Amino acid sequence: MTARNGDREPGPDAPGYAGLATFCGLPWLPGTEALAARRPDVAVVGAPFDISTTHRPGARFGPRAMRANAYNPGTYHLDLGIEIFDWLDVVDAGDAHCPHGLTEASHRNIRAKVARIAGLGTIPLVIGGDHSITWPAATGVADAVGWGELGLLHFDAHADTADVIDGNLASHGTPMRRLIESGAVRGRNFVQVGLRGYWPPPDVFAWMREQEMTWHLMHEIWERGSRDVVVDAIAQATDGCRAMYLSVDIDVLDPGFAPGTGTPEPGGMTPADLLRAVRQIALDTPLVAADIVEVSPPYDHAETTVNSAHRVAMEVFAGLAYRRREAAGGVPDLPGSAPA
Ligand SMILES: [Mn+2]
Repeated sequence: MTARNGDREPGPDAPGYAGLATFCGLPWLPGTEALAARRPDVAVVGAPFDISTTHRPGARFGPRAMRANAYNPGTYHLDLGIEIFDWLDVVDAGDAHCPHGLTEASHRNIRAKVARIAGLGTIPLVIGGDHSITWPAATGVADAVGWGELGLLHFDAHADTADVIDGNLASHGTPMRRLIESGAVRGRNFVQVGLRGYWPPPDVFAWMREQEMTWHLMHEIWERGSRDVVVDAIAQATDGCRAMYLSVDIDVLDPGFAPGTGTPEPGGMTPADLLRAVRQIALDTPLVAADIVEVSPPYDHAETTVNSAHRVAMEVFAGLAYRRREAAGGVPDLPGSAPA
């Protein structure tokens, strides 16, 4: 909105290039007490940590880039016909402190901040950071909702289920292994979408099968189409499970759409398919947390990666907002329609 004195008030409908760079121009609320007093529906949390990458670094700059360089596209979701922030209170809760070179301290701080937010009944939306941050972030959510209660929907080119890489248990290629073997997340409600390429080897898939994990290769999406695969993934992840965590590695997108990432793998999803998948998950699963990781701005071109990552968050917000309106008896405005 425009104030009477001509100053532009901050907010998600203000231009993103002006003023302080909070996520979507949303209120900046980093303090625990302020969050506890407000109890927003969703709190965005930055996890600027990237020393666990096996290849290109730079994801530590992801949170700031998603706040500062994605353009604010407006606040009205055309397909769902909803003014998103009329139905959903979202704040930017700042970053977990990630001291350079200190994996354990960084992960401990991420877990603690995410657990505090989830413990309020607020949905943490974590912006990374390399994918190692999903280990502490999902563990923090499990701390709040109960260990072993959490299912996980995971979009990625890579399974990230290696036991150890170059001696590193906290590599960005190992977090999903840690989450299952610790008991924080259920293997049988752990579903992966978009895997492709040349890693990991079959012994890792054998371990995944032992954990009752489910995977949908990119080849299956190519054969069946994204829509049907996502319907199956949601059914498998939610079967008998009352709390869902969504983890989106931006490298699930084809590097032509998302070059700004640490381990780009050709042959990936399109943004059109990924954004609809994320919307469907926000609409149809008991979502209690999400993360968007592996955005490495130094390798980005034309901010395509940053904008796609930002829109993943917008689809989470829109799906959650739609459910709230639906529960209140509201219906889509033009040009929206009820999702199938
Ligand atoms: Mn990953």
